[in-house]
Amino acid sequence: MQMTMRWFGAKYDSVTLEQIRQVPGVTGVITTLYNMLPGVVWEAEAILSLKKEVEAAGLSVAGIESVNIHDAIKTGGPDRDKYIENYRTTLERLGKADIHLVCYNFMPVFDWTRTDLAKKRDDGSTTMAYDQKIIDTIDPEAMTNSIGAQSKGYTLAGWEPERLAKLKELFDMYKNIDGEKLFANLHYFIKAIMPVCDTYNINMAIHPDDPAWPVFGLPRIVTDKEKLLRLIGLSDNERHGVTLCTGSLGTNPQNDIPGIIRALKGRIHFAHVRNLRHNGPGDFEESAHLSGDGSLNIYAIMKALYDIGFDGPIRPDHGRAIWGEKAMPGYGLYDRALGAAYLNGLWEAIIQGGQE
Ligand code: DNO
Repeated sequence: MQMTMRWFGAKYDSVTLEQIRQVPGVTGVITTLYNMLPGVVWEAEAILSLKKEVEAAGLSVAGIESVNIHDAIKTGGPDRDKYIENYRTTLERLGKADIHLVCYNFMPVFDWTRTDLAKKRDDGSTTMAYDQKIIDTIDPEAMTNSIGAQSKGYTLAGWEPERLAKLKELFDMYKNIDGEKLFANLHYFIKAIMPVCDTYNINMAIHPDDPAWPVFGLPRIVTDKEKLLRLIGLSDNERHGVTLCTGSLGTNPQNDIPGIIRALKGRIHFAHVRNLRHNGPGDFEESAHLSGDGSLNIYAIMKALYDIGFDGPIRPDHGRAIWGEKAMPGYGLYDRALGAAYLNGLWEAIIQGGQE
């Protein structure tokens, strides 16, 4: 596996490439052209200059997270073919720039959802948290406003203000879209992009839904083992794969993540490994990566990845805000660097333990 960290670009991230370069064992970044709205074609020059900047800092571009999908594709709207063509062009340009991993999601309207971006923990750190009881008392607009107010001026991944300004229109677009229709639209999309992925050797890694259940009545189709297997079954092409995100799948305590990893052997192209703590039904907070701090067994997760021969990029995921750092919620340097060091330590122990 290749240890990486997510980097949003010099204009948007409080963390620098130079800092990332000094995290032991981190050799690449997972990045994106952060200002691109879903649906637009990425300029080849912009891709190349991003890559040059990362490489000049001694790191590689291990993949793109995300090339977001336009809502017309997710809803199967009349202009979906136009947006799929745009997506194909972007993939082609990424492939030509020697970038071979793309993470995306198929969540309606909202990408990941939280109710609190700075919940105070006993150790004085703050972290992102979700409580379904709060969601049940507010409407989507109130949640969007609350997230915006807590974002400390950062644009959060997948929370493009321009897009979410039209919340009502977005919800209207999904009015008749249930899980089956969303799934069929994903199928249509996968069929259309696989030939480009083959030509340019691009692995597509769909990200699970976060949290792993419907929010505001919007359907969720990437939430558990059964759905993941059905989804993988959409194409025999191994380039059609998943991002194994433990924090997203782990929101549902019924999900046996090591079991999911083993079932997805060969189709996990990218891994987000982090921990969370369940506080009650539908109520969780993001903990430190350490197994003992949360509800997930991170050793068992890393061991399962090792056992299936996972060799793609992996990254620590959301971190707590610690040591007074001012950063985008979930994406400071300090706690994610601790996470990377911990995951590297587990990996080393698994390899060396296996040789004894
Ligand atoms: C949040 C992230 C998501 C993820 C997308 C992938 O921090 O995990 O925004 O990048 O869902 O497309």
